[in-house]
Amino acid sequence: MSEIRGTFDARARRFGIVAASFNEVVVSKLVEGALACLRAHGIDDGDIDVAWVPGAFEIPVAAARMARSGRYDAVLCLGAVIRGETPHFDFVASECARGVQQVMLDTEVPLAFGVLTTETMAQAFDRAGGKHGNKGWDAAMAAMQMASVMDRLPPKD
Ligand code: INI
Repeated sequence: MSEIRGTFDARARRFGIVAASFNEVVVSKLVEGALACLRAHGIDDGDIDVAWVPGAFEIPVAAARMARSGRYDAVLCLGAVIRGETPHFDFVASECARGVQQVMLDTEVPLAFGVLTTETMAQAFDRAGGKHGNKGWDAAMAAMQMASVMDRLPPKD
C-alpha cells in the first residue's frame, strides 16, 4: 500500500489569489488571512499574485486564466456572498461554486474555495478573522496541501 499525503512545505511554490471586491471589507480580511498563512509557510510575496475582480460571479473566469497560465501551483478563490434580502445571492453563490469546481476539473490545477456564503454580515466577519477563524487562512492551507498532493499523484498520460 502506498499512502499519498500532502505536506505544507510550500517554499518555492507560486500561488495565485482571486479576490472579489464585493463586500471588500470582509474579503480583505480573507486575503490578509491567506497571505499570513502563505508567509508563515515560507512563501515569498514575490511568489504570490492577487487579482481583484468585481464580485464572486467573476471569480471563475479569472481563476481559469490564472490556472491555465501554468504559473501557479494552486489558486485561491476568496469572496463573500451575503444573502441579505436578495435572491441574487443564490445565483451568485451557486454559479461561483460551480464555476470554480469546473475550472479545477478542466485544468487540474488545484483551486481552493474560500468564498463565504452567509446569511448576515456578522456571520461573514465571524469567518474572516473572527470567532470561527479565517477561511482565507484555511483556503491557503488547502491550496498548499493540494499542490503537494498533485505533485505526488501519478502524472497525466
Ligand atoms: N457578489 C459578491 O461577491 N457577493 C455578494 O453578496 C453579491 N450579491 O449579493 O449580490 C455579489 N453580487 C455581484 C456579482 O458577483 C457580480 O459581480 C455582478 O452581478 C456583476 O456581474
